[in-house]
Amino acid sequence: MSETKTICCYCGTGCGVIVESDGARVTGVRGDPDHPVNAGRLCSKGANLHLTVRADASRVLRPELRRERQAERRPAGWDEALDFAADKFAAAIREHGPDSVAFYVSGQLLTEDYYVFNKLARGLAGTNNIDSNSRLCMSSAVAGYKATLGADAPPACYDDIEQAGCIFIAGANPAFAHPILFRRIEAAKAANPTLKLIVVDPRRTDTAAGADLHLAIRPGTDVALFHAMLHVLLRNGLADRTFIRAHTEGFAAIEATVRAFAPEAAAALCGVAAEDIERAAHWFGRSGAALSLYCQGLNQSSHGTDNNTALINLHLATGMIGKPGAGPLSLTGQPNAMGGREVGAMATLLGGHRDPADPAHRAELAELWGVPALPEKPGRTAVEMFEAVRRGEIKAIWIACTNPAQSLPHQQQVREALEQAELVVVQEAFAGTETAAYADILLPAATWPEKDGTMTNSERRVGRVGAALPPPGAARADWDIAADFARRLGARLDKAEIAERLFAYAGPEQIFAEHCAVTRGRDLDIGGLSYAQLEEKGPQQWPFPPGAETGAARLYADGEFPTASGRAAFGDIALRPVAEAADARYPLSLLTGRLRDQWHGMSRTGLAARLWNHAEAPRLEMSPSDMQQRGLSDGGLVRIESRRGALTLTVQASSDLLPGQAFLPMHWGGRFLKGLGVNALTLDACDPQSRQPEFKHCAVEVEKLDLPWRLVALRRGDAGAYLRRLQPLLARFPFAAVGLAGVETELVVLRAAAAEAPDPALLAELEELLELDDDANAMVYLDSRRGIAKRLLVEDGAVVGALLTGETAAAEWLKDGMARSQPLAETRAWALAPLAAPPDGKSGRGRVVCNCLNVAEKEIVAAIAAGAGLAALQEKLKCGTQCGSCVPEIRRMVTSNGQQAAMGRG
Ligand SMILES: Nc1nc2c(c(=O)[nH]1)N[C@H]1C(S)=C(S)[C@@H](COP(=O)(O)OP(=O)(O)OC[C@H]3O[C@@H](n4cnc5c(=O)[nH]c(N)nc54)[C@H](O)[C@@H]3O)O[C@H]1N2
Ligand SMILES: Nc1nc2c(c(=O)[nH]1)N[C@H]1C(S)=C(S)[C@@H](COP(=O)(O)OP(=O)(O)OC[C@H]3O[C@@H](n4cnc5c(=O)[nH]c(N)nc54)[C@H](O)[C@@H]3O)O[C@H]1N2
Ligand code: SF4
Ligand SMILES: [Mo]
Repeated sequence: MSETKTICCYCGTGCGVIVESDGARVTGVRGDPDHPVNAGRLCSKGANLHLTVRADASRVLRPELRRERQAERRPAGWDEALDFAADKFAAAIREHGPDSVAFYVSGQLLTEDYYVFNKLARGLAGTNNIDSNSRLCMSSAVAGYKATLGADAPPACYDDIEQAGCIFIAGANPAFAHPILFRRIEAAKAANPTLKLIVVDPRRTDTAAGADLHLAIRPGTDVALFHAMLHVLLRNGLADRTFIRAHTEGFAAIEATVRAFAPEAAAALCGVAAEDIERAAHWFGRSGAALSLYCQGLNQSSHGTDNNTALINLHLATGMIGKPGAGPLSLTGQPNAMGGREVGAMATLLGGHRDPADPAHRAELAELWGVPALPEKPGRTAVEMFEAVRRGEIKAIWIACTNPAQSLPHQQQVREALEQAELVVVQEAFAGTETAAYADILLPAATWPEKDGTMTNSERRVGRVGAALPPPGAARADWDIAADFARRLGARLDKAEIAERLFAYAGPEQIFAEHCAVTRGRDLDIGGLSYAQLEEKGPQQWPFPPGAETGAARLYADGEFPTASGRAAFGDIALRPVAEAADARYPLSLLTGRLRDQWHGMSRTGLAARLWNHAEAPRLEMSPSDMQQRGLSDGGLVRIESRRGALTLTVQASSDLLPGQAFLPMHWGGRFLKGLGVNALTLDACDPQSRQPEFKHCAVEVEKLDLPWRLVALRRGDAGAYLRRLQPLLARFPFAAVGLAGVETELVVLRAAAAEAPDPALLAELEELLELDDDANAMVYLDSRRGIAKRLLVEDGAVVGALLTGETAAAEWLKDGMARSQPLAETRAWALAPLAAPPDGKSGRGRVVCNCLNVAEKEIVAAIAAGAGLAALQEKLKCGTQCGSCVPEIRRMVTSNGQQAAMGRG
């Protein structure tokens, strides 16, 4: 048995994790008690990390290659795959110039991986065409910081949560997306009852439900709200005029602009009460220390930079920056989005917070790398990059650690680009992603917990990522693959010697040292860091220059900013609408965002059945009144359509949404739901400065679908393997979704619908794929008059497989029974009878709210109805007593039940 200290590979909170392994397998994970971020805690995703570590067919285990587009990929050796890639890249560069190739990388790479890719693109291939999925995520935050504070550096830190008098959360749902930070916010509130929590979000999320004030603004109207708050601050003498005079510039213009933003005027634009805006500004201004936390609700907008700037204006006007408890702290999404920004692996950035448009900066980096010059022509940003591929301008694209055929907006065009490209290389850890389907070369990457390197979290904290296991199969570390390819490419570009020198790394430590050297003398100087010291002293915040004893918890305490004048700049922001407003044809505004227990395209979280139990299947949420208007009911099937595409899925009423809005989780791609996934609908309009796309809003219409024929297939056993077998079948039904369920026993669940019974051959194929066709052990009930068929497979006295067609009302009950290995006797009577619904009074357990202790919504609701509050629930059912991720939801269930009871009494 051994233990390895590392960092969680999910969100930018950056929790410390201890991985327990026996050398071949990970046997468990626990929070690192010594880590300054999480002090031993993990959220529901982090706590289940061990369930996602596999060395089986769920991983890409060896390189695969096809030399012709029409051919099937077949297994290849590393030499063959990388030589072929280098031939193709070199040919494109020779024939069409260096900008005919591109690299699309990821905020989930380690800093060392990122560094090598950047050097490969700019230092060797000679193109600035390197961008990262952070373009979809943090680029508006980067642009906002640079425009106002002069550098891309979050000035505050997590310890400010405990010291703030007001926490202002705008466009973020940390209860789901940064849960351990939310635990810290809950604890801070419990310790300090005067701490005010304000949440700005069109939806009533679990984060919003726990706030002292929830401003449910109309999507896209944050700037009007922030301007109105500034108006109130100025009018009431809550601005810090001394700070403004001494440390800022550009105040007069914004002061004049916000005069027009009286709370009443903004209230009409934002759709919230003027008093609430007034109250928010007073709490913020009188708090002593206001801390803003913000994320994609601000960033993923066609005016995302403006959103960021208008929020930072509030901090500059009140001097709430650079002091304990105060500051604009942009939450980073991915675990190492910050590392990518440091090494400059984005089209618009250069290493060490340099600017690729600045000739002096390019010359500095060229000298550090020992190359004659760096390319001058601006590189393409993510959306533009795929556009250029689609137009045939970029011939060869290298995609590492991101899944653009799921996560980029306007999927139809992304797919066209991937089809059109002459060469697509995909460097992936997990098998079967939407993007891998387009790969000419698929390269197996090592992933957490097999990787060794560093990552930087939201509060500028650099920490060591340690490897607990060797990579499975032929998988290799991302930096190692990139460096190997670089040497082969160099040989083909008559730069063999340069390439050998540039990429002569023996391991990640050497790369890190080089990265540190590149930051010397820059605002983020980490010249004083090394692996040895990070291991000895734990993770450190930057800047950490040579000779430093500790890093900087906060920036700008002296009021000096890294701008030309040394002053921070107010942004004079004009209002701009969302790119695609709802209209008569598409009257609903679609919001997208995260689920608590899933991560992005679910290549990792989708492997652990218990991470499905909180939200088992793709659901579109709509306001009850919009549903009523369209004659929709809970669980019914709908078609949702935008100008770009459509999806079929089930709908669910949600009182968290205002009329006119709909919500879809971002996670569902074409592997789990028929079609091109949620981003079939979204639009690719981008912020003109940050080039970040507007994922959060697009206009849609929803209509009722009549697909009365239903199918549910359930199978125990190697659920992951069955899942992979079923995925190709999704396209064959008008509606189909597949997923996992269960806790100790894992099940695969396929749900499908059609207008009428499909070709019997399709059902026979399904039976075969799920190995339900063993007649000797099957129980079959047929009612052909009503079109109902049940087929159950029995092993060792328990149902292990089921195919229900025509009538599926008992599916949830059956599924829970199968997951619990319910004795056959209870199922048999139903299975062999003309019963459509489950036997008397039985039903499924419903959604699981507490993942750790496996407590379902229905069980909690029943206990609340019997009078239990949060403490009693924790005592009796034990829900919410382990990782705490479900506590906001349970607290909310208790409150809303209390309100209902009160209404009943009234
Ligand atoms: N469970 C989980 N956690 C994650 C991730 C994950 O996939 N799963 N991904 C990580 C990553 S990469 C990221 S970037 C972060 C994202 O973290 P967050 O940004 O906190 O999460 P989202 O759900 O994308 O969006 C936040 C909220 O923005 C709101 N919103 C939409 N439009 C507007 C608007 O116009 N104004 C305002 N004020 N709010 C609006 C949405 O209703 C939503 O509740 O999460 C990270 N953490
Ligand atoms: N509609 C909508 N779309 C969105 C968003 C939204 O809010 N709404 N959010 C956007 C945001 S903020 C983000 S960050 C993106 C995320 O979008 P993606 O980057 O596409 O998300 P992931 O699914 O995390 O993709 C990472 C891929 O890398 C693989 N992988 C894991 N570890 C490793 C490794 O170590 N090496 C390699 N080579 N591969 C590895 C995983 O299996 C996975 O396929 O989605 C964006 N898309
Ligand atoms: S909050 Fe959860 S997902 Fe984020 S780093 Fe911590 S354990 Fe991982
Ligand atoms: Mo993100």
